[in-house]
Amino acid sequence: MGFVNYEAQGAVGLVTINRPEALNALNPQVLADLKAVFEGIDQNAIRCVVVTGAGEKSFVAGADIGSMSVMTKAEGEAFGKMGNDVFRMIETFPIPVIAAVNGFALGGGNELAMCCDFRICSDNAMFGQPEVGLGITPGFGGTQRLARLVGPGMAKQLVYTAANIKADEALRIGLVNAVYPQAELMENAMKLAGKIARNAPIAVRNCKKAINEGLEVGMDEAVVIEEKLFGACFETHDQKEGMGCFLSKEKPKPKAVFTNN
Ligand code: CO8
Repeated sequence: MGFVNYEAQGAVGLVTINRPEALNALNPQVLADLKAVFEGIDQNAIRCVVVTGAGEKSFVAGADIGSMSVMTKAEGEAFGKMGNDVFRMIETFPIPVIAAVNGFALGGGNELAMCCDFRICSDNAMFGQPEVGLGITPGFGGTQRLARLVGPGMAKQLVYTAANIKADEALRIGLVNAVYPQAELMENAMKLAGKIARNAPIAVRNCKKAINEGLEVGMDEAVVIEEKLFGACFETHDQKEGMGCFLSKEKPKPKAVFTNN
């Protein structure tokens, strides 16, 4: 649909930001399309999502500078909220989302990658938060998620200098989990997503929720979140099947439907 394509490949959903003429820059319409695509994903059938950008050159080269150049204060704040709302929806999406960063991930592009569960990239990828060079702050979560991912010192250096970093440096600081030759990125992203999709889906969802929600609170509260989500796995088809098959030495078949767990 519009600026964002969606395709289901078995239990993996592939979301492609498709505005290559502007290096997939995010204007309000792209954000609206991205939201609509995520809202439309069949969460009973899909167990992992991969997000990437169309073309050879760019994941997302940021928020659309043309659109932003004429915004008032109120419009700027509303645009920031729109991006934050969509990215928070992706971050809290019940099933895992992998960013397959296939080129520039600048400003809003790096922020989109950072709201995903984790990032892998191609060897031509480039990351950065160039906002202060444009007279604004990162506004789609960059001042928050970058510090949480790579630590405040490195995040502040990247944000204050507006310097771009290459794939190998992104790997070194822990912004991405792996770097692949450009031609092999998507194959590896789909393989990784397929591996996640083959695991017990309720357990995978509960792991995502436990890690995300646990990181937002102190350890005493965090372990209680874990206990509840651990307990919630018992008596599910997946737990019975997974443990039963271990004991009988068969291969488990995780269930696809979530209405009756
Ligand atoms: N916005 C709009 N158009 C863009 C953007 C962008 N972010 N990036 C690239 N484009 C367009 C170019 O204008 C160009 O269009 P045209 O062909 O019509 O001139 C086309 O894409 C191709 O780009 P280039 O010719 O520049 O390609 P190069 O290979 O020479 O350069 C770069 C690639 C280095 C990525 C370069 O395009 C660039 O520096 N782009 C801008 C990167 C940037 O600064 N991104 C951050 C934007 S700010 C942001 O994301 C803030 C997020 C939070 C917002 C909160 C709102 C309140």
